[in-house]
Amino acid sequence: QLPVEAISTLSELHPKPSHIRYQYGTAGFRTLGSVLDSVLFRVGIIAGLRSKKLDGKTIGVMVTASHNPEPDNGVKLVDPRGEMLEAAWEAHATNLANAATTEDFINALDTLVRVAKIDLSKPSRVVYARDTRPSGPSLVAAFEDGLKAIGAEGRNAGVTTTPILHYLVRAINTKGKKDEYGVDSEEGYFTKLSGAFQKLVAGKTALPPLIIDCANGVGAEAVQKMSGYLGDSIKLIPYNASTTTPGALNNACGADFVKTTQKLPPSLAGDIKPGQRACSLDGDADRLMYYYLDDQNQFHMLDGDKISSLVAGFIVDLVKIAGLDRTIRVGVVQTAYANGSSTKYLAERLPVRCVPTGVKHLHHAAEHFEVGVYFEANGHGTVLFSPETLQTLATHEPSTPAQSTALNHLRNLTLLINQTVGDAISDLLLVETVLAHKSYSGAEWDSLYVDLPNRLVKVVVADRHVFHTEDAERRLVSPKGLQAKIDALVKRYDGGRSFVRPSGTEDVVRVYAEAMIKSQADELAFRVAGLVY
Ligand code: 16G
Ligand code: ZN
Repeated sequence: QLPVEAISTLSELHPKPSHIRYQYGTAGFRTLGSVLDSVLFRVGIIAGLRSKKLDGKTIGVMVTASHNPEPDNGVKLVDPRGEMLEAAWEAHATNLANAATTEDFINALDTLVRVAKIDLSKPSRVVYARDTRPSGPSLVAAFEDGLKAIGAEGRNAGVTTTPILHYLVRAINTKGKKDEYGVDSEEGYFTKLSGAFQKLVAGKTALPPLIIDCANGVGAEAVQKMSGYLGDSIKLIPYNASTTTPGALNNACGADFVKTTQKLPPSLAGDIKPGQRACSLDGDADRLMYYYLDDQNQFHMLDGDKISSLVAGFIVDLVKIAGLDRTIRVGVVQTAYANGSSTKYLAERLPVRCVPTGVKHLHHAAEHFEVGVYFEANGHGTVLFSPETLQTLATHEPSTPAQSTALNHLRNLTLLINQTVGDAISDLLLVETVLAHKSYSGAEWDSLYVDLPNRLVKVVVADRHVFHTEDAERRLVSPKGLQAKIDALVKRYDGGRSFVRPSGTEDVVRVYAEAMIKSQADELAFRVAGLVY
């Protein structure tokens, strides 16, 4: 039986604004922090029910709006292995968030319990965290009311990064089991990653200090803590670490700023020297962008595709040296936004798959390889090792010293990499590992392939829902006839490629184009946008 009394008393304290329609999208619920109170309360109850449904396994809840402006906030649920919430429950969440009154809400809960066959007598456990946004504390309080209403046991992980919350969920649910992921605390996370990193770079080319633009977000605190665990293996220098300055979060800094403007954050200018590399995190530290200045002080960006190419190449080599290339197939997953040059570079070396935008699509596709490397061009990504591969790595008997060394490196990589979700801090240690092994500078890494000039534009349209895509968002099926016009246009550009897709996070349609020369990429993007408008 649902605790109707407790739910309705507390629900009255968190009424739904009548004019808003919420949607659990690719990034969970996300909008202005000031209109999310009722959503957070209800998510508390939904998380409790999800845990009961999964026999009391711990569910994660992260309160963040990532790279979005400071007044925004959001919330998303994390399933027991640290992965994104199952799709069917995204729809349940949307439905419950939009119930107009307390009575409607309770009725909808009743239906869900019946339809999803939830045994209410099961225990429910939820671990939750938030980023540094000013709206965070009151939203967490509303969420805690939801936990109280459904009688769920909550564990507050405080202010931390999205990937650390995902790590905690997996660590809690695997505690004491054969596949134990790590100690279920922040300290457990820092110890696990830093230990693996120190082993991986021991005896390699010394790494120069690394400037990290923390987007004035929660990553700043995590980078500072991680520094304390790294010994003298690498010095991390946090920039944009003002987590309490109003308006500073993601403002003219951070991974999304760098990717969209293709510029150095102004706050780093002057402090990064020619030849030096640096990187930017986003507001919840799950995206990473690298860059460097060349000898002429020119800015060069090393995005998710460059990270993917660097990392996949390194792992393929290690697997080969370890003598495991017949058992372990390394593959890469990208989206349509991947630069055409990266796809070409990778496809010459290993299997590459293209999937629709959004972490869950990449993650699931990557699970089909023994080792699946996935990155979005925007810098979100990680590497997944299948359970069989972990087993192989643990038990394989090397027959030469070279095989033994490579095998040990692979084992340490499985510990260094946060396999639950993209993790900027884990990823940057991974990048630094590869650079140390290869003795690469930023410029040498950059020269793996030359990016095709590209342009992304957004178009405001009357109704973005009339745009439907196929072939991993690379082609439009509707509006009718539009794709043929795009094809005809693209054909006129040397190295031209363009696609149109409705955004999953904003009320716009996005147009991407690339071509051999920058002016042509720009022109193609604007002409395609003209067709869409
Ligand atoms: C969300 C996605 C991100 C994707 C972006 C695209 C997750 C956790 N995040 O932020 O992967 O790149 O949406 O946004 O899935 P768009 O649909 O507005 O282009
Ligand atoms: Zn993020």
